[in-house]
Amino acid sequence: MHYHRRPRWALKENLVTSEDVFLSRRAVLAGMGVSAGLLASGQSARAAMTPEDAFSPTPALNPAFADGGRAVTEEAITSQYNNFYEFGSSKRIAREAQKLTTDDWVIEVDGMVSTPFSIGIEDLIKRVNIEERIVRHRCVEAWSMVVPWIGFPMAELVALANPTTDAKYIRFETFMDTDISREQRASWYPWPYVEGFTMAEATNELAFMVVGAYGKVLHRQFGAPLRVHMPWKYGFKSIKSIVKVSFTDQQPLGFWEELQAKEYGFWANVNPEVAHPRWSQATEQPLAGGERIPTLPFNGYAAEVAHLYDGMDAQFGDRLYR
Ligand SMILES: Nc1nc2c(c(=O)[nH]1)N[C@H]1C(S)=C(S)[C@@H](COP(=O)(O)O)O[C@H]1N2
Ligand SMILES: [Mo]
Repeated sequence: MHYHRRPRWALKENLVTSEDVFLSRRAVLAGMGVSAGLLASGQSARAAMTPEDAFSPTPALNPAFADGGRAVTEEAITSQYNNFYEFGSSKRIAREAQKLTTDDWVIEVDGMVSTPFSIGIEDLIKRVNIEERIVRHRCVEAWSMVVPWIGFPMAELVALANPTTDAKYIRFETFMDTDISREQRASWYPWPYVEGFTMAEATNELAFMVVGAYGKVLHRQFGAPLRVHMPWKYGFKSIKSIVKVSFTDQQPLGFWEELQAKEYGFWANVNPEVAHPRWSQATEQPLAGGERIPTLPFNGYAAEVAHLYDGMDAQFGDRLYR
């Protein structure tokens, strides 16, 4: 076990608000870090899919998303401060998340598609256009980061799945395995983690499927081997470690919405003017440290996505923004 000094950037957990209200389990791991060196366990023989190995071939940086607006947040910070409740409700889950094995990872595609199918993660990666994007991430708890993700447009996943015209939503499901995730033995959570989006959101250019970060195959704690990233929505929408993609005409009920619908809704678009019931969303704390900064509408991506919600305020009001 390696211990290191609490780095300057390590937010005390009580400085950020918490999504987890029901249990209020406060981390007992304060000050106890995990060093990257001891994380690698059970390395896969297939180098290409071993988390944290260099991504090969090196993906091109998409010029449309080459600038996160502020400096990329160091990997040493973002890879050690995670939300991944399958591995615990503290931010220090990186070591526990190494239990995740991504060997022979298969994603099931079903629901309103012409032909349901399963596809291995390595095959999936071969069938899409892999690129790098540097984008902002804003957690509903009011911390934020800038990450260079590697992945492919969600629109390409939709095209591959070939949904029928009846499909109105895409629904994602995280793995369910109580051997890997001790937390999934806890019946008070509505496991497995689920999230979903409208087809218009899923096919927007900003909607991204992530398979890598920082030039490497995706770290387990980031949600290996396949996660979502929706830069204009609160972070809980960006579901990790996906095993199932379904197309449906029913609005998916997310994990957090099922737990606490008043606080975490389906839309969850970032909006500094709509407070969370328990805290303001006007500003955010960059994980990189420094002063709090203003939060921007749609997390600064209004030009790309605001049109998706034209005319919907009358029907949904503040529900579009929490
Ligand atoms: N399956 C799953 N996906 C998840 C979560 C989770 O607990 N389980 N947490 C969400 C939340 S609240 C955030 S802010 C982001 C955090 O991503 P990161 O740990 O890679 O920064 O993942 C999201 N996806
Ligand atoms: Mo979050």
